[in-house]
Amino acid sequence: MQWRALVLGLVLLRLGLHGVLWLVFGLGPSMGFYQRFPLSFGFQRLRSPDGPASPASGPVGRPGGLSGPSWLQPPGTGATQSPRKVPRRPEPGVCGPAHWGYVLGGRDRGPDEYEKRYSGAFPPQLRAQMRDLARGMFVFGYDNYMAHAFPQDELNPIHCRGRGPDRGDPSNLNINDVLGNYSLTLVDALDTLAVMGNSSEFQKAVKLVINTVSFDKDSTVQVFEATIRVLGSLLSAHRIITDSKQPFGDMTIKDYDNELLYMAHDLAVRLLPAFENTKTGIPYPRVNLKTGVPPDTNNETCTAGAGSLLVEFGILSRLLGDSTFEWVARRAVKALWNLRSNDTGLLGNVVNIQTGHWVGKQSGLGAGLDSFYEYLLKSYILFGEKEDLEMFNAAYQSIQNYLRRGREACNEGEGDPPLYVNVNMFSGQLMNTWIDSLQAFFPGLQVLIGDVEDAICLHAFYYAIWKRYGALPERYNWQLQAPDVLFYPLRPELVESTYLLYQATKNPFYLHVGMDILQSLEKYTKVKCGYATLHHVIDKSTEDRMESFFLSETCKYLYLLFDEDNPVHKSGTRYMFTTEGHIVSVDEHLRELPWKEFFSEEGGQDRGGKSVHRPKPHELKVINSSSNCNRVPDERRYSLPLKSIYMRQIDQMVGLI
Ligand code: DMJ
Repeated sequence: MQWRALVLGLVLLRLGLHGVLWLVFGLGPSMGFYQRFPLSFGFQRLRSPDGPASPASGPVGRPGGLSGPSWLQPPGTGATQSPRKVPRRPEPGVCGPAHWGYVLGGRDRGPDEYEKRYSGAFPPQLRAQMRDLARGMFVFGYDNYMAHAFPQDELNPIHCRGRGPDRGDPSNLNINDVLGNYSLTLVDALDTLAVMGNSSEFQKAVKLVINTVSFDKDSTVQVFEATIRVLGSLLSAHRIITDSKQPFGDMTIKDYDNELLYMAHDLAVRLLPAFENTKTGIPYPRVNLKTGVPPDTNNETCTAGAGSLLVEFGILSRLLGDSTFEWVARRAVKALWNLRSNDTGLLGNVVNIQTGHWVGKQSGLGAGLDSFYEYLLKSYILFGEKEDLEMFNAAYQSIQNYLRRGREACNEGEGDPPLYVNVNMFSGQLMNTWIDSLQAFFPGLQVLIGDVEDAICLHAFYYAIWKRYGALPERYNWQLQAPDVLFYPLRPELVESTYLLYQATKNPFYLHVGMDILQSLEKYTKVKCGYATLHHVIDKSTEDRMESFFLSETCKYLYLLFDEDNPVHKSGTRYMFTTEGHIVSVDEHLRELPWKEFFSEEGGQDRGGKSVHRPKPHELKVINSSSNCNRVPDERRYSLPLKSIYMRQIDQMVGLI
């Protein structure tokens, strides 16, 4: 049975990886790292140990390809399971024979349908067509939001109405955590307008935000959501407006007086009560924008919610010269970090902010933890603080040691392909057999650190699930080979990883993946006035909700995937994406600690315990952020252990070396 499941699993993985390898060997993309493998690899034909493969896409729950029995075993307990040291580099000429041979071609068969579909190049006209389709998708969603929903937070795309906070039911956190009665979708979409080069709409939208959006609202929102969707977008748009190079066209605003930056400051100040009266320094999950932390609030927060604020808070602090925001966000990260298990180095997913007790002991890559890891690395990229990198590297190693199952290398050796599972943070024991769709961001993060090979495998796994349903179910049970939670709210994570893998490999396979995703979104989620959440990935029924991240992330990454000449890829400016997909330029100004000059007897303390003056709003000093650096000072250079063969791709992508 085990062999049978293995073979069936590999056949589906063929969907994700066959194309990558075939295309590289067949077409020889300029920097594809598989060029290091011998050509014969792509044409090996090996015998299946257990008969022919099943069709790649079968009915849900039927054996059809994605199971992995040995993923049930803890790392190191079987012949195919061992904790992985990272990152590792493929040896020239070593190309794991058996499984990939089978994955590539099946048994003694000629090119199959999959080969035909993916072995062609991706012609420039088709790329342009897909870019226009992605732009059209954004425009349809955005225009309908503006026509039917603005100034409310979200668009109900089926009934062509707006949606705001659910005042009637404060416990409806799915809505109230995110919707603050502050025109969320418009704010979240700002930099996508710029990235798509639509200067007139960007300028109009910025003015609308300045003139109509207020945070003086009786809304209780989640600190994390307000930070990544609103604060992050305001900061990103502010930087685009004040960029002296204007790479996206003229995105300047006449008489702009840093209004977006001050709005960001206003919002952040309203979020600050979350960081007060907490014994650990880990913030409360929710605040009321007018009145602070609600009296009946709970003391439990997820790790990602509390520990993924540093990028936005850090940028704000460094632009304003006020250490407060970065200080509280960093204190939260460190408090969480200090609560990690001594044995495994892992963190759980829910913690009590007063006692520091782990309420949720599940450690995984998805919900509750995802952006915590992401922001350790991205904070380092932006601010160059070594401690962020050290934390990230240690976390990444623990993830490899305890979460990763399957064979050690993606493309060699025996055993099931790699998968990252959910385990108990203290014991490393498997806690369940599902993965969630948020986890699909992880290959993108792996690309950023140069672990491209592992990223390719993990991405392929998620793509295989997408292929089966035309969407990613919120949770997929890899043991039952069926979704555990069936909805798909237009999430961006798989597109994000696809985009970053394309930037790293330039392999047209990822353009095919993007086209596939675009087409399924058009087919299953397009409704009268926008794009709707899939309620059920099998029967394709929809829900009347279009979350703001569809415009800020999903459409943006799809567009960028096909827009080869976009300034994000081309200009000397170096961009990084926040966890909400907002672009921020990696700028030497962000690596300075401007509040050093504010040190004085009055005010709070800086990280070293020195006193620091907290400027009042009227004293705020806006740091000139208009010049982007072309060179990061030597001592601040990105110094991750990047694999040299990937450096150029990664350099092109984030421009950090
Ligand atoms: C977005 O708000 C962000 O990408 C966040 O990091 C995770 N959740 C959603 C998208 O799924």
